[in-house]
Amino acid sequence: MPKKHGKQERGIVELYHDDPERADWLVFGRRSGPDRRGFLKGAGLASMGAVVGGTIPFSANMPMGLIPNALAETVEEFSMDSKHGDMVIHNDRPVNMEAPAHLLDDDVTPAEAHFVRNNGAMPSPVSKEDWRLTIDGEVNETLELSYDQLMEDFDLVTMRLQLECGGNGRSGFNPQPRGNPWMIGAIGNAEWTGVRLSDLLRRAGLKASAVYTGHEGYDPHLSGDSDRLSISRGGPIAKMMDPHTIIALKMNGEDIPVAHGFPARVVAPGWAGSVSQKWLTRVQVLDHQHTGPGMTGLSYRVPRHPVEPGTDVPEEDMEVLASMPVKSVITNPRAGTEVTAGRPFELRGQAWAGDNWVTGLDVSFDYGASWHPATVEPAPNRYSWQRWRAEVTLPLTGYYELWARATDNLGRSQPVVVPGWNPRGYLNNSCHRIDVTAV
Ligand SMILES: Nc1nc2c(c(=O)[nH]1)N[C@H]1C(S)=C(S)[C@@H](COP(=O)(O)O)O[C@H]1N2
Ligand SMILES: [Mo]
Repeated sequence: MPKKHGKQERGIVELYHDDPERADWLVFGRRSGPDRRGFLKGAGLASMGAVVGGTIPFSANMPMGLIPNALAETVEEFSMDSKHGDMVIHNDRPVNMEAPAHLLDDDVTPAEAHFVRNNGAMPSPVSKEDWRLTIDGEVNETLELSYDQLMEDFDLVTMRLQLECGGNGRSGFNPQPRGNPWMIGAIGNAEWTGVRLSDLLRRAGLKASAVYTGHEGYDPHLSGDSDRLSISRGGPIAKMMDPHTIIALKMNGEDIPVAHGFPARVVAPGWAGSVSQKWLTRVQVLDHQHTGPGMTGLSYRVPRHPVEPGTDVPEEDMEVLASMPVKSVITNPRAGTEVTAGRPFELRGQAWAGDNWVTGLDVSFDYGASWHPATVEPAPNRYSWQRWRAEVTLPLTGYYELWARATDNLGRSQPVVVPGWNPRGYLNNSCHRIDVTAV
């Protein structure tokens, strides 16, 4: 079947159209308000200057929320050649796309079907020769390592690791939080090869004061301001010392594609994907929880206690995301297809559970009135997703929904309805449902 490009749903132009002041703020840090009078000053002015390629003599006259023409006309160059034509594109600047469920049928997710989540611009790749990784901060010795040193001086490990965006499933929340309206496909389970971050931290020597990491990458901020990081998250030392948290140097046996962090990235499986810094240049060891972009405010945080949908939650009541919850996807049959009534067919998919693992999965074709156990295969290594299968026979012709509900080793199951609303729409692990017609 010929590949066609996925549908483009949102981009910078649309963002300016829908909410110009927020767009201004996101891209340039320009805020409205009596004290700022909407003027571009300082860093914001410098960054807009960088985007348009010069100073802006009449910047004081520039209306708030006016998309600079220079920005409106540049669509981020990202070739879809390396991506499957069925990928669903949420945004072009930054690039954000997810896999429809049927593309997640492989045990090892091919790069072409792995979602892409960028907060900044797609960088021009730094060569393996020029690339360096710095490990510094609360360590006895600062390390500066080349790609070859990582490949040669440390144990290489290869594992299938689930990487899921914290906002996967966001589109199910009501009211709809802002951010990419991910459905089910901001999850991938590629085979990653790399070195354990714990080995690097041991080589550098952790000081007793070490409690958290802060990660940096070389992807430019959307504004073009080289002093601003697109995102910089990290994690508690215990998670970073887990032998499954790696600095990946290969994806599915090949160089990591540019979109996924060439030449090296963190993979901290089972936690919100934002911990897994792409285009990695630095791991700073800190004596406090990291405060980089994406660590504070409402980003990658959820309320400590359940809140009513739509609540304005004060920052101090928010806590940083940790493990992702138990979840599953139906990868076959494909939603919207026909099956034969009275004849068995294979319902199958993948299931995962953050830091935990999946011990059971049940399926239903009568809206949850009855559930039937599927077989769940063991993971080839911890933190890989797990294959599940069930044989299903639909009794009569007509419209059906097929539901899947996974349970983890702690006995926690996916909810049938959308779980706790939160301001930015994280952790929606409600059951995946697909529709089929029996003929
Ligand atoms: N440098 C950098 N690393 C990053 C990001 C980014 O924007 N820049 N996005 C993060 C987020 S939010 C997620 S979910 C994962 C997505 O990884 P992928 O694009 O390879 O699927 O990368 C993380 N690492
Ligand atoms: Mo993410």
